[in-house]
Amino acid sequence: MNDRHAPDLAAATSLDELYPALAARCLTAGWHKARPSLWPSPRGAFHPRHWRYSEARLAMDLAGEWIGTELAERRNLLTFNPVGDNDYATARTLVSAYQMIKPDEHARAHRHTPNALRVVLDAGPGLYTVVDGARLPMCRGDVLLTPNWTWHSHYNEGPDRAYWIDMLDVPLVHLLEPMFFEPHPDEYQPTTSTPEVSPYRFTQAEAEARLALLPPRADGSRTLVLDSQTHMPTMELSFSSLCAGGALALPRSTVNRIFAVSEGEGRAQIGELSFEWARGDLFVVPSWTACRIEARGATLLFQASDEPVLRALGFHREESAANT
Ligand code: GTQ
Ligand code: FE2
Repeated sequence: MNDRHAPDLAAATSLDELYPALAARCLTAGWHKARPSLWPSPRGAFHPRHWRYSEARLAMDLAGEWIGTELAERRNLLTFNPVGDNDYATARTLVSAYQMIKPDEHARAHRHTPNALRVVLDAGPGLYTVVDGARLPMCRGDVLLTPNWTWHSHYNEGPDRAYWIDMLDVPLVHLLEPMFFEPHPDEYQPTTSTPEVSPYRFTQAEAEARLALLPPRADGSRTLVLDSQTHMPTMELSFSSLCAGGALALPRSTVNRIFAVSEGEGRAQIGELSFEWARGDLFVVPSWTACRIEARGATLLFQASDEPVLRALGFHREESAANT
């Protein structure tokens, strides 16, 4: 063996002397690594967590006095999960944020590979978004899609401040690395159509009408999966309705979920965390965490999950109810 280029390696007389020579070459012994690479079941790195709309709204109203949309790409408040040094992702693959825009403001046009959607919390007339030239109204309860690489900009031409929730698959894009982002060259994108209906807009009224036609689960809840996956294949979007005193219980699964409360109030238990929730609140149900959401009044929950990703890759698993 030619050891002229590796005298330190060749000189090792024991494993303890070998390890530093390996480390200098970015080699590590699989039998001697600092952390395990395999474990029996998902470890729950991300935590269950709940964020209150009332607090986010107060903070955005204050920030609105000091930060304008000409300074911020978006006036948003990210709901980060306090795991390690993470200050961005809400769940492993998803991020959510609150966003506010004042009267006569606009959020300039850009596009990016991450898929995004909005859930409108409070809006007066004159709030709209433009997606690839199509002008779409943003009304309370609406869900609006801005898929991968579509130009999007938001406008408030009404008298009221507007508040909504953003959900994006940016953390998944961070993991896989296909990130591209581009500001629009002209700041405003031209409006080329004002469609009556759009595959990118789902209204609360239509969701409620369709939910009412579905059979309830044993716990009384109903779930409507939105027809969004041809546009945004990384996420499943759904609305669930709960009656007063009803509940939605989900077993442990490998799916990561973010819930936004469209209507109602109640309490929830997600893993070890239990809390009271109200309209506009956000909460995250991370991988391999069971949850039970109880409604005090009639409730509508919006959910975004990464279930299509787990299913497509063969990683979808769910605990049967008998094991929970
Ligand atoms: O409205 O385009 O909260 O691009 C984060 C990234 C909102 C948006 C966010 C975004 C947007
Ligand atoms: Fe965006």
